[in-house]
Amino acid sequence: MLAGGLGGARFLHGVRALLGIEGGPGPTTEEPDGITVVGNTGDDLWLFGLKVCPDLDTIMYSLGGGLDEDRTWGRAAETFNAAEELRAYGAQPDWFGLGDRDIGTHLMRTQLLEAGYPLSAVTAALCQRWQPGVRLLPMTDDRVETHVVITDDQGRRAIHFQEWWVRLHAEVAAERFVMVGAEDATPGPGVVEAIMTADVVLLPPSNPVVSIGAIASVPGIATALRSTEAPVVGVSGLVSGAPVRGMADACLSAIGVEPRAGAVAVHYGARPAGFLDGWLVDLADAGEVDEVAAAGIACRAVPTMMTDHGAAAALVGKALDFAAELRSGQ
Ligand code: FO1
Repeated sequence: MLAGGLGGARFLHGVRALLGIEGGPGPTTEEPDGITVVGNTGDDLWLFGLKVCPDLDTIMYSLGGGLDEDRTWGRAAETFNAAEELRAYGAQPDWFGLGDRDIGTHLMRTQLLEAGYPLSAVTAALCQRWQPGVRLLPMTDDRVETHVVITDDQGRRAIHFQEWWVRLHAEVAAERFVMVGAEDATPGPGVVEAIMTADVVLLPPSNPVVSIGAIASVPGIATALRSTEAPVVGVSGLVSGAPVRGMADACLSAIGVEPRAGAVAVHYGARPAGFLDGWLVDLADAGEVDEVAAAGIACRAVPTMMTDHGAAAALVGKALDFAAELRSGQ
């Protein structure tokens, strides 16, 4: 799977539930149950000297049982004393909430990075504690950060994705997304191999632009997606013209794609020119199946709302059945 944050995490709970390993520590990260997640690092930022990896942490915490499921980011049972101290000093930025427990993760990550370990090794080390039951691979060990071009009273400028997402709530129109550093980045260790040797590649309902799009911006990853012998099946994160969570609509409009399930599939494209062999849309969007099929992508309408692990497991099961049919049909 290529995954961003919350949508990917919820879908992964479905994978684990389907495999009957939900809830337990599950297999160790060395020998996971064959589940490899290529995680988005475009959301990453350096803050007060700490390296923060929001999408990797959301997957790691959620599958490890440490995510604050209500806040949907950061750690459960969190406190914000350090953040309050920073605010008392007038430290900037003050709009990105760093929790005390979460800071422990960033201190550990930063210490290991500064000791010379690549992000992939650091992520594996952090996952030793959390035992997410999947192999979590950063899309790259190189620095890639999504920045957003906006125009406001300070003129046209690029700001970090997190400032646009958290401080501005994506309310200022994004003119363009720039994955800074992507052109010089190489796929992380194991990433291309995982895609090329997979039985199936799943694109969960993550943000098509700043999550799946950021991962695909790393040279070599899109090529692997297009050429793997595994069937590639994606799931729409938009239902009835709106994102189920998050602000993918604000991202899609920046690249001229309508916030519709069918439009996202057409944007991803049919393999080998594009990424998809199959696309699942919600029952509410059954009327868009023909548009997707006309783009050369097999399409099915199924229940896609992951209201609990059981619903997520059912959705994953549908995606895997669909992939099996596509593989046998190929
Ligand atoms: N999202 C917010 O809306 N407000 C925050 O203050 C915030 C802090 C934060 C800290 C650590 C972390 O891993 C994630 C955090 N997020 C916050 C969520 C983050 O913006 C998203 O997880 C992704 O980057 C977008 O999918």
